[in-house]
Formats: sequence, structure tokens, C-alpha cells
Amino acid sequence: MHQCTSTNDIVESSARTGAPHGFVSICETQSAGRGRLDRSWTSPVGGVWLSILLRPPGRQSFLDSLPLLGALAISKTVSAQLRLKARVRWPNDVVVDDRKIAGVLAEAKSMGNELAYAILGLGINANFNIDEIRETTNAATLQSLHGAPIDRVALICAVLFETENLYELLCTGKVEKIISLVREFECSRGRNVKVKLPSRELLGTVDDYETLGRVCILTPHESHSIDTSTVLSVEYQSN
Ligand code: BT5
Repeated sequence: MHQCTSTNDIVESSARTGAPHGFVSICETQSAGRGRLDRSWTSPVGGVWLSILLRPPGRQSFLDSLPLLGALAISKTVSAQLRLKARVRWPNDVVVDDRKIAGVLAEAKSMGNELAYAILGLGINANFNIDEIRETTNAATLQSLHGAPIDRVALICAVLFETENLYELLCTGKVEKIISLVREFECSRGRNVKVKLPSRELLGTVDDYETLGRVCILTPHESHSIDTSTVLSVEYQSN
């Protein structure tokens, strides 16, 4: 598709009319791309903006696992294909040298306690000039880091392949295996962060991943187990 509001919207309307598990929407540009908590996501022509429909077996914890899973799929792919040191930055970013090259947005439709379906949206800054997202500080594009336009078709195929493999691990209960891959590809542990939650703010250090949706933050006197889905924002600070 050339243009849409958001690929998550396309997948959502397709899901409502019966699109199958694995349905993917890819768009050249989005007029209303969004991030977490309705923050806006700038989506110029040349990026990779895609969403995947997942008809998962069940629970809310499944949805909470998706942001890290998507970020891991992108980090692994970019590291392998472009030989860039792409790292998962909790909760839902992919960065190279701490500059954001991709973000992940997981949304879901619930029926009671069960998930009817989930939508995994992946946005990757591929081939456009960084000036097009000038308002966004500390972002980068793969084109600028790689020194030349990248092969978007190859990137998309590999990201979908990685996502499918990780999803398979999630569905077969091999969460520990995914967490150990996250540890291999992440850059958040040991860093100082300011985490905004609905009722308080924590200044501490990212300690470790308890599950894919729960992270332990150490403050001077306590250890806090944080449900990632409740996090309003995370600011990384120099250590
Ligand atoms: C994210 O949210 O990082 C999730 C982004 C998900 C985008 C994909 S594209 C396909 C699918 N369809 C959609 O509509 N969305 C998904 P968050 O962590 O809330 O980060 C949002 C913040 O990132 C914004 O407030 C900006 O500061 C910054 N930002 C906006 N556009 C950016 C870009 N292209 N590159 C890097 N940072 C950006």
C-alpha cells in the first residue's frame, strides 16, 4: 500500500472482517503513525512501516511480551544483515549507539480476559533523510548508518522470519530462551533511568528482565518489579 493512516489501523479493520493469523500490512508512508500512549510516529516515504496480525492463544501476558519480542526481531535482523550493532532498549526501542532506529507498538482487542487478537506494529527508519524526522532528537536511519540505501525487501523478509521464530518460542512456552536472547541483544541493564509510572516516578538502574513484560529497577534502597505496560515514559540518563 502506498499510504495509510497507520498499518495498525489496516490490520485492525482487516481483523474485524476475518483476516487470518499472520496477515501483514506494509505501507510506504503513514499519515497518522502512532507510538505508545498515542504519541505520534513520523513515517516518511522510504521507511519500513508494517503490522502483523496475531491471533494468539489467550492471555494478557502474551500481549505484554510482544514489544520486547518485536524489538528483538529487529535488532537481530539489523545486526546480522547490516553488521550494525543494533540493540534492544527497554521498553520498545531499537537503537544503534543509543540513537533510535526503530520502535514497536503492540495493541490488542480483548474479549473478557481473553485476547481476540493482537497487532504487532514495527516501524524501522530505513531509507530516508534524517532531516525528515528533524523534530525527533536522537534518532537515526539505517541508510545514514550503513552509508547507502538498504534493501528493504530483504530486511522485511528477515524481520518477519525472526518474528515468526520468536513467536513460535513464545507460543511453546520457551520464554526463558527469548529472555536470554534479549539479554544478548539489549543495552539497558546497568543504565540509570527515570521511569514515569501513573502514580510515581522512579530514579534507578535497570537490573534485569524478570519476564518479557516485567523489569526489575533498582533504586538506592529497594528493588522494584515494574510491569512494562504501566510505564508512561523512560528517560535514559548518563551513568
Ligand atoms: C514507539 O513508540 O516507538 C512505537 C513506534 C511504532 C511505529 C510503528 S510503524 C508501523 C505501526 N503503525 C503505527 O502507527 N505504529 C507502528 P514510543 O516509544 O511511544 O515512541 C514515540 C516517540 O518516538 C515520539 O514521541 C517521538 O519522540 C519519537 N519518534 C517519532 N517518530 C520517530 C521516528 N521515525 N524515529 C525515531 N523516533 C521517532
